Amino acid sequence: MSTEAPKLSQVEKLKEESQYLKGTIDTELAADTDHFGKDDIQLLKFHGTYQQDDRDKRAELKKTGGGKAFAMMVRCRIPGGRITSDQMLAQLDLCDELGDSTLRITTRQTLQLHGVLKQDLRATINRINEIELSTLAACGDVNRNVMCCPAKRNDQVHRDMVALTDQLVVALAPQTPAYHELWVADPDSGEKTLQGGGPIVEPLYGPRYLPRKFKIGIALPEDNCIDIYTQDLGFLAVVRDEKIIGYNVLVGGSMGNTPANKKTYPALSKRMAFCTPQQAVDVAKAVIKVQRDYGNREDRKLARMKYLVDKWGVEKFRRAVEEYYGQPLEDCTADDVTGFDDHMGWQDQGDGKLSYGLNIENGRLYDNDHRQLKAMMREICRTFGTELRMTGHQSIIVTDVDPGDKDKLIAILKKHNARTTEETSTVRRWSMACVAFPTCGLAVTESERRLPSLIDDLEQPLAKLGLDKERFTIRMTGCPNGCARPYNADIALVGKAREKYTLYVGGGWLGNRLAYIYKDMVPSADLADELIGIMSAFKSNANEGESLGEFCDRIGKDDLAVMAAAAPRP
Ligand code: SRM
Ligand code: SF4
Repeated sequence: MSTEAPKLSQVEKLKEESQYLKGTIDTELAADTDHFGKDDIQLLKFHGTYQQDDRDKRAELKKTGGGKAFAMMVRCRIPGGRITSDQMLAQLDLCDELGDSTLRITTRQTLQLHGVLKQDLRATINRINEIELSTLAACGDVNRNVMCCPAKRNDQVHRDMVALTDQLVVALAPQTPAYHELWVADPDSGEKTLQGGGPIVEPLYGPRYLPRKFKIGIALPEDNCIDIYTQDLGFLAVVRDEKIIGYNVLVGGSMGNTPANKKTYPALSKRMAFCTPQQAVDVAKAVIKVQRDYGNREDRKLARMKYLVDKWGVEKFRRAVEEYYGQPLEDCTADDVTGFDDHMGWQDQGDGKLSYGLNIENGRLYDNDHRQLKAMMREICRTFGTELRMTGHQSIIVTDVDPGDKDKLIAILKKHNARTTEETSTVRRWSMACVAFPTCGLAVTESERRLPSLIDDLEQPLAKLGLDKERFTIRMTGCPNGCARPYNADIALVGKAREKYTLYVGGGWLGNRLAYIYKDMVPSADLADELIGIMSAFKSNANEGESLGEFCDRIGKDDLAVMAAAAPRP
């Protein structure tokens, strides 16, 4: 296969000339300024950090003629969301000492600090490395945090999935020494690992890295809690006799789109081929190489791998993967997703210990007069000292709890006014929102700060309708980029303009069907009423056993609108 030389986008040139992501970050770090220049901002993403500004302060600063209240977001890479209690304690200290005093669990099972000042960036990333976490490749045009079912189970299947996660992380990590040089090495030691004209590095990625971000997830058919159909590359375990005999490999999922650009769209991944556990890492490398060599480097809006998979069709894409891999792959088995366990509440690990899944609303750990979630987390870590696992729904699992300590854990939750699983309504438990305002530079409206009150407004009507135990996903984002994976949810609220949302319905908690646009530009103030109308229509018209998403998908937009208007309000 051959291609003509593409007309590279600006970011491509920047990456190529960056000396493997070094750029002028070191000079800028030393400069007495409160923000980085635009080229280094792009490179800093690969190092796990984004330059942002407090958007709540923009108007006020404009009035006083000032600039922006700049600060950095710092994202860790935490494969499969596994973290020790000590690492969590250190992250909590960091958010208090150098961040905005909150810690954010993300939709990809990792942690983010917000509000880190430029002058504290090196110390922050350095301290993260000291606790044996990393921010390298948490963002940027590389393979990002690998998602894996976070359930702790004493069985070979879960152990094998964790092992594959770790193998992928090692095999696909960027090799550039710039990261170590900038953030980890002692600046006074004179230790320099990347001199001009140094050895060629990045055997997998090359000097331009990938055309765009790249995401991998590993799931079980009965437990698609990492949303495999939204990943660029998904490994769906094929289990026989309690052993993983291989994986169905899915390619080309991703949520991001720009409504004004009709060439962009959210897409679910396609089933490509089957591989054995021994083949998985090399198959992942082959997929990455195909995207590296044939992905779009001219237009970043069309650079995600889904566009290549769709342009070629999955068969041609598979042949290219097989060519890079070096031999043909078998066809997928019939195994597909059948369930989704959010792992909340008590679960038996099978080794005499229990896990407790704790819903953290929109992933934000904070302390205020109502709830003290940071203090709660600290006490859990100090009391139990066990491994924690972040879920793909922005929540956290406390593992390895002795059955005799159940009450002790619940008492810590209650002491700090956290909701236990029993106290969390089903609708809240299955909802999530992206960050959006005030830190996200791309937000057009509220998300994390809007969803909780919307859920408050839904709880009573749902109970009156007898739907308080009904499981469906509500996902909100502050713009169409889709960071809370809205487009395959039962209900999605996607920010379209200030205080206005596009309302999607018809996806599902299984994650294997795309939602459709039900109404556009719905005012924030009307959201609760719109949703109650849909749920009333569902209550009155759904078939036995039909889920909300299935119902909306079957009925279609027009009939749903008629039914929702006619349905009695609770
Ligand atoms: Fe995201 C960009 C936050 C998961 C699709 N995302 C951003 C940025 C960095 C805004 C920016 O570029 O300036 C947001 C920072 C906000 C802030 O203040 O923290 C941001 N994305 C997040 C997080 C923190 C949302 C959350 O509430 O947890 C998630 C971090 C995950 C992680 O730990 O790595 C997050 N983003 C996702 C997901 C979900 C996923 O990966 O499972 C998606 C949809 C899947 C996908 O990739 O398509 C997602 N984020 C995007 C996009 C659209 C990408 C595209 O191909 O069109 C952007 C914008 C971009 O890349 O240009 C974006
Ligand atoms: Fe920001 Fe949009 Fe992502 Fe929300 S979906 S965090 S508003 S980029």
